Amino acid sequence: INKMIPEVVFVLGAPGAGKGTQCSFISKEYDFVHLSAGDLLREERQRPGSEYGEMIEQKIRNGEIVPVEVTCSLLHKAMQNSGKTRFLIDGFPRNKDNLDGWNRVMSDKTKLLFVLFFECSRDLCTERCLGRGAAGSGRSDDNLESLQKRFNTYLNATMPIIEFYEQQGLVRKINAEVAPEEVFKNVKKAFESSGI
Ligand code: UP5
Ligand code: MG
Repeated sequence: INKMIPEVVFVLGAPGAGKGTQCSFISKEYDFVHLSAGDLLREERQRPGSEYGEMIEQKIRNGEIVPVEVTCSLLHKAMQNSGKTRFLIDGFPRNKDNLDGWNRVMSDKTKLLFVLFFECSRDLCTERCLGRGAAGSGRSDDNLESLQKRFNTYLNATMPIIEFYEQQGLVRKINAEVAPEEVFKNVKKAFESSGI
């Protein structure tokens, strides 16, 4: 009986804002499982026999968003397989299709605690992603052409989702333009002020 309903924190912000970096800090300090939607999609793209591999690669390279059925089912499976009940969902939901799909399938199975929003300028984000590409990330979207597309998608499709949650008082906005350890100090404050 009384099985705890899974709790989620959505982690959003521009490409390269530092979502993954901060999620890895958070999961070390708090009992949250880090699930990056992008990482799950990149894994599915590599999985032998996946029917979605080519579609995912094309979307990622073009900075477009994969249909929610694919992403949501990867997230749902990862949540179930973890055996845990608290999750950082990194890089999702990114557009209206994602939001609606999550609400259809997952919103009554989970409790959304809040949305962490990492704020960082386009120039700084671009510099970080290009730096990561030059250092050998192997990511097919760490190039200027893909980054321009990723940013357009972020501005046109993801910002409205952040604004939607903002109107519900769920957004915890964090300055992501300082060193990772400084960013994390403010992340901790956001968790603590939410009683975690
Ligand atoms: N770095 C990090 N923090 C720093 C700091 N404070 N100061 C200086 N440097 C810092 O960091 C990026 C780089 O910056 C790293 O080199 C890091 O060391 C440095 P990272 O923590 O990786 O930032 P993050 O925000 O996670 O950047 P990422 O590139 O992963 O963001 P995206 O949102 O673009 O990537 P994601 O993997 O989420 O999505 C990729 C694509 O997958 C999308 O474009 C889309 O095509 C697809 N996708 C979907 O279709 N649906 C989804 O739901 C999710 C993804
Ligand atoms: Mg990431």
